[in-house]
Amino acid sequence: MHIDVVTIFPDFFRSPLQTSILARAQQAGLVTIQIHDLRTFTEDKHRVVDDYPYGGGPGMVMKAQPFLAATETLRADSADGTPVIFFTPQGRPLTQQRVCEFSEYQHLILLCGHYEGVDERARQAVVTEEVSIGDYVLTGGEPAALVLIDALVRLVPGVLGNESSTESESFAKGLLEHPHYTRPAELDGMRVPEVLLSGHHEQIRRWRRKHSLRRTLTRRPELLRTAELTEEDHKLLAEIKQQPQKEPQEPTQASGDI
Ligand code: 4H7
Repeated sequence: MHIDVVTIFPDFFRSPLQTSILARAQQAGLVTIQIHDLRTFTEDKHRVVDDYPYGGGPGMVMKAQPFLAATETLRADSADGTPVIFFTPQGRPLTQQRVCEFSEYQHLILLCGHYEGVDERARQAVVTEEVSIGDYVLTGGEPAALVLIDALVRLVPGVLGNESSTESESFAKGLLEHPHYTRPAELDGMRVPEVLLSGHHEQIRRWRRKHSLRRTLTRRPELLRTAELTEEDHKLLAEIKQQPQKEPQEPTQASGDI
């Protein structure tokens, strides 16, 4: 997989891309990530990337020309369907499903906007997908690009040592994860649930599934509507609903009916 990022702040990406799994994936040659300075695609002496908004008003607007030049260059030896992704609060919400779809492409181009936004003609001419990473406001598209890169890279085959962990996790199955514990078995009087120390694999599996369901019911009940639930899951949910809440520290969101 090859990812091109176009930004006015290349430095923003240095440390995150040189850390942990993202660094290892690149060293292993499983993914190549190239950060491009938008200014290198300007055609004027002063390398200007922004200008005043037509119609007046506060703030600046990013010029279309550098984005047009950047995408033309970066698409030059690429397949025709290469997504050109622009991050904006107006975009389609990013989900794990959408990340999976993007991970099927050999090449992705990510464009980061700033100031009041980008000249609409750049969006019309070169952007194929507008993406939002959530309903909040950022100063620029860079954190959003990093979020997508991180979510994508971990899906590239070979990047995570344990391939099965990707699918057994949270959103892949449509449920939240069960609680995790490691040594010691007792810490300041807080015990690890006995079943996890028992070595009974079937009981452990059932405990984890039940607590995964419990967390989902408590925190994100709407996820249960679309999760693939087995007959056992429905039994476990019935048990959970009869038992008193064992996790009083959890958010007290209404656990709506599924
Ligand atoms: C492009 C267009 C993405 C980039 C507009 C980007 C949130 C997200 C930005 C803007 C982003 C997200 C201009 C929107 C200034 C906010 C006050 C950069 N914010 N801006 N406005 N949710 N900001 O994915």
